[in-house]
Amino acid sequence: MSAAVVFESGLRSSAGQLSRIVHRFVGLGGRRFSAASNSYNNLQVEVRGSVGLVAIHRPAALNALNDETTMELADALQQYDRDSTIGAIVLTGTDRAFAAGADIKEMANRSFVQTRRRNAGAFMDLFLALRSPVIAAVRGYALGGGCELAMACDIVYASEDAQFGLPEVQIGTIPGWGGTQRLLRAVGKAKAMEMILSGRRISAKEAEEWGLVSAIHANDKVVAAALETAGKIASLSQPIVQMAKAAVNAAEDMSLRNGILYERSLFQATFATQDQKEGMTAFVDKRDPKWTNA
Ligand code: CO8
Repeated sequence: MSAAVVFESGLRSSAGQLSRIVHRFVGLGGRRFSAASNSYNNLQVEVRGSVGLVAIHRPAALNALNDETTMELADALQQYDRDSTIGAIVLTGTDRAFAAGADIKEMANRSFVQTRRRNAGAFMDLFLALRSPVIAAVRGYALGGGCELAMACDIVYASEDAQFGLPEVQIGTIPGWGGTQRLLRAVGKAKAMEMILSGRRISAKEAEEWGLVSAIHANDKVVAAALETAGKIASLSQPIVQMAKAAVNAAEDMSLRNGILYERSLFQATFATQDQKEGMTAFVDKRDPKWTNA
């Protein structure tokens, strides 16, 4: 099987998986949404050039992620991921909060069986299947599920007043959207244990020093900075960027040897694209490349 075929079959299975995940969530609420018509109750979405901007907007509850919000998020992210005119996505919240976690009031009285049957944690599987790069622009609180949501994104920018934490133990539960796994990978065992076992929140500065966020910006500039980076990424070849993202993400699941072999297959697969020919020819000709996403 050629490298290009390996990559393409990977893309197809990701797309199928994503579609099934989102179908399940959208089906839960029995509602249909339209990113284009901005028909969400708890999100504000818009397209800026080649970038999809998704803002969680439930400020009265500090953007707590109730079922409706996660369904809407799944739908909006999937729609932008499928849109061939969108090359990157920015995910943000409101001024005071990216998201203060899953909605405690909604889940407080659910039984074990109800919680298990709903399996709301599967929402986060969506991020394993998204091909477009997603940049989180975090202002204010990113706690519990909000912190987990940010960590599921590919790049995290934080405002100066951002706070990150996994305080679930303080309300009698533990992280359920991948926090124990992703925080460990982001900051190492000692720091992850301290945060998860005590519920301690960390500042944007600590988060940057620990490698959880890639840059800090002023509160009123962080979304613009994320949009700028997303715009640069979206101006490149989509299949090439997606292959780069897939190669980096593979490192989380693969041995070094298998990861290197996977990267090599994807590298070789880029030579099956017109954009690789265009990019290298443009370099040799000393001109800007014209990407066709082909
Ligand atoms: N859920 C529901 N409502 C919330 C949440 C939340 N996570 N966070 C804040 N709110 C609501 C408050 O209840 C309040 O509403 P109201 O005015 O109606 O009482 C409003 O938002 C404003 O909040 P505060 O008055 O508390 O504002 P403060 O500035 O005093 O405090 C804090 C801000 C520190 C962010 C505080 O609100 C807080 O501690 N929030 C909870 C943080 C938390 O524990 N998050 C983890 C939740 S559990 C989780 O995320 C698990 C994820 C995995 C789930 C997978 C399956 C679903």
